Amino acid sequence: MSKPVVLITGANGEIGRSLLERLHADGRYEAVTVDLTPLPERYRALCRETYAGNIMDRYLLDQVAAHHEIEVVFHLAALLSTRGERDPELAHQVNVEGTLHLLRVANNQSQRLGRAVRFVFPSSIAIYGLPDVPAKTKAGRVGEEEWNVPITMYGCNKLYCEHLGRYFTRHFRQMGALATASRLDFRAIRFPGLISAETVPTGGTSDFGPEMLHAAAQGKPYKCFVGPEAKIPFMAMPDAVESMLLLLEADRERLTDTVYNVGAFSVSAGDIAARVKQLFPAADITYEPDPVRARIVDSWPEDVDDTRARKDWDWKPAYDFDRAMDEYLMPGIRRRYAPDSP
Ligand code: AKB
Repeated sequence: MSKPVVLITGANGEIGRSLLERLHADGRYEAVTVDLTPLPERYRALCRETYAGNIMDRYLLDQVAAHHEIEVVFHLAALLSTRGERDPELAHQVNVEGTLHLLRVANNQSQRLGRAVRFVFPSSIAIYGLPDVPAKTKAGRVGEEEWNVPITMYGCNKLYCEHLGRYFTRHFRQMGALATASRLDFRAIRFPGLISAETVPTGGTSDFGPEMLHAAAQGKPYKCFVGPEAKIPFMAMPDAVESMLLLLEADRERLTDTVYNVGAFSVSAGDIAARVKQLFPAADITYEPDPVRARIVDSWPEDVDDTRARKDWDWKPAYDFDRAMDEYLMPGIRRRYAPDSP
């Protein structure tokens, strides 16, 4: 009996690599991947099939859907917030047009199968837009419906794609003959800043957290692009992957919405730096705030209210800040940068 197939876009990215390893370890699904860059052999070995290509290539996506009976989509490919501000038009094309192509593929597959393809979508705290630091401090832990006024193209893209996913799930072609045909089952998670022991993100504005840690582990000086007081929610990568799999397997009857906050720990750049210096006493961390990137981080909430996820699908983070540093990041980082590390 062949295993259900999951399609992962952006599989060669931070979340994608961790997700591939977890899916392979769990053994329930077979992964087919699409990414701009070819997967390294270590990850190719975890997949049924890998495709190097662009999610803007409709022909490629249709070919993948024709060759594999896709039951689940993890659509991870995106241009993150800082990269998106350098090329907003490209960010819109990849983040919105690309997502629309994937929604079309998943919806067509749902109609072919006669049942909903589950579509797991990583949204972001970037969809929030607090006007200034006093408002951010006063707002504290924000709920899903609060402050949905993003100030980056990436945040606008993610917020719009949340609505697109809800439309495809509940209203697609509501006027036409297909009104009763199977539609996809879109499920979105608004991720905080993610910190991985294995990889360093590129193109994000929450990157100061992981960048600081990985620089210290390599004995490199780090100039932080936000001030020490800049505070946002963060999460260890294993919790991010766990949250996607929990939401994927959640009973659809329990889901009261298609979009969920998830949180783990809210820390400032100064908090991270202090902890990094405890672990790497020689760490050379200085602050050279980039006004634009600091403004973006200041527009993001200090923390998120994830009550809805805890109630609807039993979300609970396994890693608080201390456990993330002591039990996941430090052991992983030391392995990652050990002299004989592959
Ligand atoms: C970014 O910094 O753009 C992302 C995010 C917070 O979604 N890591």
